[in-house]
Amino acid sequence: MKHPRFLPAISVGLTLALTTLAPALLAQEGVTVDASGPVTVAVETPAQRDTRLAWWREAKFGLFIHWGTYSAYAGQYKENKNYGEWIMHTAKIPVAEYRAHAETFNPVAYDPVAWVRAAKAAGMRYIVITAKHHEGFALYPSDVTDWDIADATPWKKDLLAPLVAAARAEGLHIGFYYSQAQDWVHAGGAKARFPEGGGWDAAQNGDTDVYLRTIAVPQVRELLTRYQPDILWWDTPTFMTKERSAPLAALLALRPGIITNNRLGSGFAGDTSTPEQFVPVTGYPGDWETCMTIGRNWGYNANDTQLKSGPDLIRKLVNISSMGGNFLLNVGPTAEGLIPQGQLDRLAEVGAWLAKNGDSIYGTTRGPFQSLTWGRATRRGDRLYLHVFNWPADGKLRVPLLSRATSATLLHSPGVKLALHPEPARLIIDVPADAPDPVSSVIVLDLAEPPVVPPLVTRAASVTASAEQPGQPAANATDGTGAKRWRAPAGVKSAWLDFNLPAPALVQGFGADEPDVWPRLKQRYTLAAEVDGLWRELSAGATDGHGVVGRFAPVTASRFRITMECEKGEPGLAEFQLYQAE
Ligand code: H79
Repeated sequence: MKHPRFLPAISVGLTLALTTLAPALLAQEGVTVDASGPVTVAVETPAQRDTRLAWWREAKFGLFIHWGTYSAYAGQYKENKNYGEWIMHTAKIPVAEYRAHAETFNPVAYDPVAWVRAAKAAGMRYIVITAKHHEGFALYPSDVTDWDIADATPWKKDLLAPLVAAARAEGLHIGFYYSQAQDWVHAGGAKARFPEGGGWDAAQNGDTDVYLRTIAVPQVRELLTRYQPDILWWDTPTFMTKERSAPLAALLALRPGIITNNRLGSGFAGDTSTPEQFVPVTGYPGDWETCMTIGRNWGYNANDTQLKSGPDLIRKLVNISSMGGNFLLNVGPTAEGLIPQGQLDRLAEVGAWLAKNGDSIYGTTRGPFQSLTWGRATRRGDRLYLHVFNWPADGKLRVPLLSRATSATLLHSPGVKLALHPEPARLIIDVPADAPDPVSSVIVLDLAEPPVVPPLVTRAASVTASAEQPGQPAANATDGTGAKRWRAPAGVKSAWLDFNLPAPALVQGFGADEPDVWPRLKQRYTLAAEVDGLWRELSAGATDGHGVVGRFAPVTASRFRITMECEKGEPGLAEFQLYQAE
């Protein structure tokens, strides 16, 4: 009998689940194990995890690149010009036709060094590129398919190796997006919203398990062994049961230190949560990363020219950093290999701000405040970086803070001390008349002790719901994190949450996180306070499925109610907070 083999003591953030894997699952993946007993995988300690994630936490800002044969459609199929990387699925293009179109993917202008330098000049510290998106096409020569750069395009040469080399030469980390389940070309790959095993073209019919065994698993092994990526960014766990995810998770042992996201499949948490196309209103506990497009689409679309502004992107980076997250900002290069100029311009704008203000972003952690009317704050130990978006007209910055401050300076004028006026539950800082930066002016505030801020009134509130599902109680909405949600039972279309505060409070705003679910909930909300025995409406409107932050005229009350109405699905909230005046 062979001795049991132990996988190396690396952890991929998935090891707790791995410890209970059946040996057969791993054996199937070529990991030699003794078939007679359970496989043991050493569980990573918190300190080991901190070490593994240290570079990623320091980095804060990364470049996402969506590139594939969809780029060659430039967003257009027949009359419709609104497509992105989902073009094959949304337009239901037949497999043979889609494959033939790859002949037009010929990146003759590809300059990976220029891409990496653009990322670096933007202040980005890592890159994640689509090694294979849902179209199933591999940007590198894969041994297990002819649906790849080598066999299906005129270019024929590996696109990943030169980018990996360029990134490493410039000191950036590099990772791969890999669509492990969805694959619209290979038979048996998942097709979202179609039953397992089928799609819109008979050529797609096939067995999901055979697909995973013959395409996904060997391709992930190719990617890990050939390029040693720093990140594996799984996407969409369609039909991914625990049993199906396990062999892919086990492969990560091939790349000690790798960081993965939470999208592999059921039972595998990964390292990072992944809000897509939004910034969660109150952030998430643990490591998280908002991924976002500059325009509308991830993949290149020639008509997608309404871009987020540079200032908007800078403030998003600040906002994300203030809640302890990372920002993975996307570009969609053309089939020729060019990043559209508008996207390059936005990267340069963010880079110009970061070049001056990087100290307030890189390596910082979540700021202590729940909400600030004038901006955001990041933290480095007992130092706070106050990011002022709305410069105070009266020259006084009001900081809701209980800790003792020792000094405040503008980030760019460290020699000039700003006068501090401590009050019982806040600190007032005298600031110059004019904002030093039109987008976000940074004040460095040093404290004599770790920051403590006045507690949120909603954390101390007792909360009740008009209806709730078992396991998704009202209290989840005030647990201080957006990670768990309150949810009404199936069939309920309108429901409310009542908040009873221990004492009346002067409140002037609120934040409501919606749960990160597909499809997005898109609810209507009405917030009211009980004043003199009557309900007074404070704020009402529609959410976009990503939560809402609102302000209203200050009101003193001890009872508040938010009513949610939801057309698709049941009303729900991940977090609800009331904000007092500063
Ligand atoms: O790669 C990007 C997306 O293509 C991918 N994740 C990011 C990083 C993604 N895969 N699935 N989803 C996102 C969720 C599904 C979104 C959809 Fe749609 C809504 C599919 C159909 C409607 C967006 C809008 C895509 C096509 C139309």
